[in-house]
Amino acid sequence: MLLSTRQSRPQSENFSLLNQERSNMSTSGKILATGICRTDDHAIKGDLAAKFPVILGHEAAGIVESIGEGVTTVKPGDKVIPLCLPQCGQCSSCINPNGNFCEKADITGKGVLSDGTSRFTCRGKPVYQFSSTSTFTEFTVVDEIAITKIDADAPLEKVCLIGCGFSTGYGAAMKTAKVTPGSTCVVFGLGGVGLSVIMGCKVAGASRIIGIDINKDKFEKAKAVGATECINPKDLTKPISEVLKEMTDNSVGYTFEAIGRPETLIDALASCHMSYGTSVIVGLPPSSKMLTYDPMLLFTGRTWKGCTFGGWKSKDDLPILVSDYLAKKFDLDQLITHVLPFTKIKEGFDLLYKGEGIRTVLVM
Ligand code: COD
Ligand code: ZN
Repeated sequence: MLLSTRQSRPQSENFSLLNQERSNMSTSGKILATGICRTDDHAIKGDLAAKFPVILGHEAAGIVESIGEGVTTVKPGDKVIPLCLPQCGQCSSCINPNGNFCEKADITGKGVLSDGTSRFTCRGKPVYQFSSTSTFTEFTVVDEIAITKIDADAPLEKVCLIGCGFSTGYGAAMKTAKVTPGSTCVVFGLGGVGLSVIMGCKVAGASRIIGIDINKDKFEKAKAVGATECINPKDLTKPISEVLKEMTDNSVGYTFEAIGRPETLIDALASCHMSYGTSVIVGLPPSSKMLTYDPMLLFTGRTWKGCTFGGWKSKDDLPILVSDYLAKKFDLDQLITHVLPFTKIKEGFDLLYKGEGIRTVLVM
């Protein structure tokens, strides 16, 4: 099967999709909405492995334009979400009910699809793909394992957040931590991902949800999505773990780090109950950073859990999350503070840098 060669394709002057002989098991799609995530900026800054020149963007929704030979799970016209964490269905992670970190994920930032090619060029030279996707573009090409069909009624300008930030945070609470009703949760970092953790804690029935951020402007929104209290560590004279222990009568069951800093990862670990507490790592510090921590923090019984993409098996679980959104189980609108035309992408990044708003969604 060929990538579409329709004349109507709005190709930019400098980028073109490569042609058909490399298109097996891949899907070409039109991106209609894409969110700007902090991880895109991590790649720009060199804090996350990516091969340059690159088309960034990994949180999106669109419509399939054409499919490669052997593709069976999507067809032209389907509404879809590209998967920055693929699900091949065959690797050791995919076949285990508890694993979701597919071995086909582009963790080292090779910037190519599974056949070793990128599908973009600029003036005849390759431009690399990002996180198995690349969504800051009118059209992209992804492997079949990196796309999932969603409900035809889904509003793409909302459910694009299910492609990364929302699912990452919500799943950390619902699937990875499995927050229990009546529990006390603490969320470090109140960006789009941290707010989604709060939403997950709330849906799971937590009775107390404490948000932590150095930007107090984030507190209002955090409370709107379910935080019962918020704290700015800059206002404290004692370590945050001690303050939380006192505030909660030593009952913090779950903590989540949604910032991606070594110091706050340790703070979050130290802040959950010393014997039955669970701390979930959602943020990822720059690849050059190592952690140093007191093993006594774990010796007493705490559980420290990693979490990628909320623990969801992407291809299977994202359509269910979209249906849950349509059933009003959670509200994505609260996370979207800015909607801009795709051409204003730089303005969107400026909003991220200024810490203004939560998520900017770019629409084509
Ligand atoms: N203490 C408290 N809050 C802080 C601190 C601090 N020391 N430093 C920053 N913050 C707050 C900021 O004010 C901000 O409100 C929040 O932390 C972070 O929010 P955003 O909007 O910058 O980031 P998100 O929510 O879009 O993303 C957070 C991640 C943790 C996902 C991201 O930064 C990250 O670590 N990415 C790498 C991991 C990854 O790839 N995840 C999955 C795919 S995105
Ligand atoms: Zn992301």
